[in-house]
Amino acid sequence: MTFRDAKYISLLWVLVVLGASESQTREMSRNRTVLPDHTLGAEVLQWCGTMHNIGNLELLITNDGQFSNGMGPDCITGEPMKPGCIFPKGSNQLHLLAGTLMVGAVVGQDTLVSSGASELWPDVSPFGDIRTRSIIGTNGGEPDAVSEQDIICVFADTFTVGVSADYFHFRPHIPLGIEVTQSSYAWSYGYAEDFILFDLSIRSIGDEVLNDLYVGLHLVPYINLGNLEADDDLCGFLTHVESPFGCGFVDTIYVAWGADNDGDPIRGEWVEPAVLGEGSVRHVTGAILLRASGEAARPNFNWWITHYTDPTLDFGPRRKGTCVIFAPAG
Ligand SMILES: [Ca+2]
Ligand SMILES: [Ca+2]
Repeated sequence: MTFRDAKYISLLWVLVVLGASESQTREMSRNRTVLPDHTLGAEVLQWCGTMHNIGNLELLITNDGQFSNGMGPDCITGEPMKPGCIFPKGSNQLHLLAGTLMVGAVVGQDTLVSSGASELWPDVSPFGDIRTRSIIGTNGGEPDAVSEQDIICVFADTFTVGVSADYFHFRPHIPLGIEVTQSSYAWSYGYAEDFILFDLSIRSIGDEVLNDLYVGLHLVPYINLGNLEADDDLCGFLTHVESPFGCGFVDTIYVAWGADNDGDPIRGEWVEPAVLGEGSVRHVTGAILLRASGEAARPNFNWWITHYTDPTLDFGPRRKGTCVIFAPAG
């Protein structure tokens, strides 16, 4: 698809403990100018994070295009942030090392990708501040609130000074010229406490036409009790399930899931919650695209392994005949 200035792409997806809703794309107030270049640095850009923790799924949100990964005090509450995507709330069962947004497009003769955690950054305060809202309170809570715990972040890929060079080509970061407004929603209700909705609005703010634009979500399963036992985790993509309504109906779900290989039984028994640091982690988490604007709704799934000590165990999607054997890492 082609993505021009002043045109939006909106995506609605859900992070869920496997056990759609429709939402309006909402924009932050835009009484600011997005400059083409900013200086990176903790004292300049308003990087911070806060927690979704009103439901049974605890998830750290940071305003750099990623989630589940970060350190430091919560910029809203001042409490220590808890990475790892924890379920159930209050347990030590971790499910995710990091989730990262990636946006790629063809610009002229070049193919560019901007990735969260390294190339997507918030603006200076107060423009880059995380905002929170809630429907809890008198008269339905705060205006425009959608859930009991709304978290709104705005970040862009237009910052270049101080951004690391491309790890593969070693060239400086080349922005697509995009700004992302990410609104995530959580509830404590029994029927809605096991998922978090993400509503993304991606806006072209540069001069270039972006062709063949794709939006990716890089999820790293990390399913353990904080004891680093993550080498055994599995992931997959489930396209269809048998409908609970019977009659041979089939539901299309397109869920990317992650789980421990065996649930970590202890001496043949399930131990939940953990006792003396030993316990099982049987829950399965997943991400589902619920809606995409325009012609964008064509989900795709890939998985790969980076084995940090034995590169012969690396795996990634590739075509037969174009396989590349990289030299072992030094
Ligand atoms: Ca594991
Ligand atoms: Ca296991």
